Amino acid sequence: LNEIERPRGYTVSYHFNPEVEGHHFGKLHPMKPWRLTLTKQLVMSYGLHFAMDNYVSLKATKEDMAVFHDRDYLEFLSKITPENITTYEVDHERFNFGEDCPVFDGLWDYCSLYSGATVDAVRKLTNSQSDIAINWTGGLHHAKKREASGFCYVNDIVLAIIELLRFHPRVLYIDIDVHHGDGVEQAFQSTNRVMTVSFHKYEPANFFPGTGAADETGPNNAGKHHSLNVPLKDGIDDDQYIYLFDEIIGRVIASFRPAAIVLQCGADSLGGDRLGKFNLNIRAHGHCVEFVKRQGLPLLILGGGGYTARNVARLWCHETAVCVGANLNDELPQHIPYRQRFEGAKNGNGKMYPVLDTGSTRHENEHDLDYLNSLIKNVTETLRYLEF
Ligand code: VJV
Ligand code: CA
Ligand code: ZN
Repeated sequence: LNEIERPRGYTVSYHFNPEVEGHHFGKLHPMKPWRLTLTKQLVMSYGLHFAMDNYVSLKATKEDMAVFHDRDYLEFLSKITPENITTYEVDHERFNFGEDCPVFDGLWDYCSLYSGATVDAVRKLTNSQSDIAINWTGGLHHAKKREASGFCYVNDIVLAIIELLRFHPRVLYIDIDVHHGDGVEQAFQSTNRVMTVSFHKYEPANFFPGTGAADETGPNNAGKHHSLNVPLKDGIDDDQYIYLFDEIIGRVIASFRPAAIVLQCGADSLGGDRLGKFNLNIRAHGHCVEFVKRQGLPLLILGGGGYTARNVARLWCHETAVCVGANLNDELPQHIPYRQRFEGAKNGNGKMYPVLDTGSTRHENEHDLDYLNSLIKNVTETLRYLEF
């Protein structure tokens, strides 16, 4: 087809550097960069790479990261190794390194790689070469200006939003990871040009990071009413989540009128996740991507959490398909590298679950319609302050 006959679809770009997969947080640490290889393999087994522009992303530089992070934090991050760690005990503590955020071999490389993919992705959006840019290796929403937190060292999302703000008056950030997107919320708490919305499990004493209550809507300055939080309990199901997401995000977009959207797609909100407590299936999670895509705004799609690797790969492969507008065959392709790694998910007949089914509803559902409606009402009331 020539230019004129070709139906105007979305240009999707996929940003990945296979060097990330060689990095390990430690044998027993829940964060496994290897899940990213599994994702890429599945994407290619379905042939989705033929429908996208594929880029081997460059590493981010210290300069790229310094638009948000403190210099002395970046100096430490770039020089610390498992060998010299005892020399820097004070900084190690001060910058919040430890069990959640260990120092491992190649840490700086790892941070440069996932941040670099986000920086490349956002540049494709700002120069209009892509409508949707995807980086499943990014989305590390807990990192602070001068502090590592919750498996995150460099906040690639903040770097992306800062870049988008050079071209767009207002940017909407949506976070469907099971954890609160505290680092992004905090970074933009004093501006009315970024609205952050996080859906997460909220149980202050028992679930990380403990912030993100419904009444946490921003400090008393320009950023007031520009942080929205949707605190959830255990076991939320597909229909409830879709209802909440559409009602809330629909209202947010109508009131805030963003010019670009960043969507953090943490896969730990799926049922069967090692750390998460929800019962979502891939369909509902992917629905969020579809809903946001339909807004027709420049869209940056990022990964995040996700601790049951086979489900992470299924989810992010499906969401890649949603972005390019393809439907996946229900059966996983016969010839996928690591096919046996998907075989943990079998139903009662010893058959593998279809690609969109994680096969898990293990948490008791603690939500009722009154609770969901109270969350929507809360958001609606906050958004009324934006009308002028
Ligand atoms: O709950 C916490 C903090 C503690 C102190 C540190 N210990 C290890 C755990 C409890 C209070 N941290 C959370 C951090 C979750 C980060 C989520 C990141 C994202 O998905 O939002 C975005 C990428 C937490 N939950 C579970 C663990 N940490 C955990 C850490 C380990 C571990 C087992 C569980 C670290 C090392 C090892 N096992 C060997
Ligand atoms: Ca979240
Ligand atoms: Zn998470």
